[in-house]
Amino acid sequence: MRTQVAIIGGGPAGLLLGQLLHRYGIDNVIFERKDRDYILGRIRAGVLEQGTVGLLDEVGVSARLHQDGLVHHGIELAFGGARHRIDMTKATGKTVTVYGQTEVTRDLMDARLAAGLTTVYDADNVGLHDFDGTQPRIRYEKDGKTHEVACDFIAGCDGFHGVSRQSVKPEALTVFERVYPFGWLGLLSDTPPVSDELIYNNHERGFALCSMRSPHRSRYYLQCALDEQVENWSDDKFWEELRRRLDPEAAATIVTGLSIEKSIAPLRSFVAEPMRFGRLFLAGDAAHIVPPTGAKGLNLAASDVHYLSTALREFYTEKSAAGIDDYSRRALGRVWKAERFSWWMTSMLHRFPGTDEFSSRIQRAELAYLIDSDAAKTSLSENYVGLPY
Ligand code: FAS
Ligand code: PHB
Repeated sequence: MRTQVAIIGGGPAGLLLGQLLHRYGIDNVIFERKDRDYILGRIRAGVLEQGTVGLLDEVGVSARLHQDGLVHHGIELAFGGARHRIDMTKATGKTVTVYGQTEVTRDLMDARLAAGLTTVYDADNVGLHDFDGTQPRIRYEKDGKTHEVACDFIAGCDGFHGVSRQSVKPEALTVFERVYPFGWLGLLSDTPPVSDELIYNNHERGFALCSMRSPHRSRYYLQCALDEQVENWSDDKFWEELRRRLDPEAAATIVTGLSIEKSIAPLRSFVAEPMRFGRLFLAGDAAHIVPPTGAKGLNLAASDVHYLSTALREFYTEKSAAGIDDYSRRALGRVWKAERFSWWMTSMLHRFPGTDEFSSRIQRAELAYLIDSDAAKTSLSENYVGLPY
């Protein structure tokens, strides 16, 4: 087999890159180690920046998003028993759209299929070869056979645990990491959301987030200890703890019910530099991870593949390598700003084990300043709705 761009990983980064390249007339094949249902079974992000919506519009994969997505103009911060709304649209003129990553992925998968583009699912032992030269290749196993694919470029869109970043010589890579001393226990339920907008709660028992997927499906998160096991959390225990961390109004009105999914995700900040190695480009979680507090993970994957697809279009149509040579610098510029925002939101809203009284007073002052200052609210808003590409 031969293709112009071999994409490793069929998550949102790989799928959106594939659609953008197809739109630019660039042939691409996705090699994914799992199958479609497994990928759709993962419950992850929920908030899309306006830029991400724009890219889905560009590739013609936003009809269901505009039909079912919830356009939000603000978020609420809750602390000290009160809720404080931040009107992000008033501050920035922009909005965010609540539309689950699962649905984005489903829409992209369906569009890829309809366009007759090739995705090799259940591709085992994908290996990346000769990407330091001009004729990279990948190898993979399927149905007991080993297959080889010649290509011009490899896009490593295979997430944090993927093979792409691990295929780079360690000396060629610099990583920056912060692992947080807690995780998020998430619950999905077919219950009406407790509020029309997201509520980020700072509470002495720990952080809690009230989100949603539709007017009938809610998504809640509780900060939990790193060694927590999801088996230890019955639905009743989850709802009882969530109520204890909410403001009185939310605690009194929340509608609880059966969980349809429960999982624990660790929180980390991670960046691998650079994001380009000869003919191999990293994009999305393969290159960086943010704590989900800022709702940036999926959206960074989108901006990465925007930069990468436009660079590859320039290479093929204008025979210019300027874009691909500048990809890493350009992508990392936006990545680090999102890393900063996600770290700041996480530091401001979570209870850090062993924190001293001074640090908790600083956290309270951060929150108090934020709700009293239009400049601070504007700063949060412009980062949350998404900085320019
Ligand atoms: P993904 O990890 O989504 O996709 C990578 C794909 O590559 C997967 O399908 C995988 O099967 C495949 N792959 C891996 N290794 C391979 C190999 N060797 N060969 C072939 N294929 C391979 N972000 C938010 O904004 N908000 C959230 O609430 C949020 N919650 C999250 C919860 C969890 C548990 C995790 C892990 C992430 C969460 N994120 C959240 C971040 C998440 O949404 C990512 O940013 C997003 O999935 C990034 O998409 P991709 O870069 O495509 O990576
Ligand atoms: C979600 O709905 O899953 C979600 C929303 C906002 C976040 C994180 C997760 O910051």
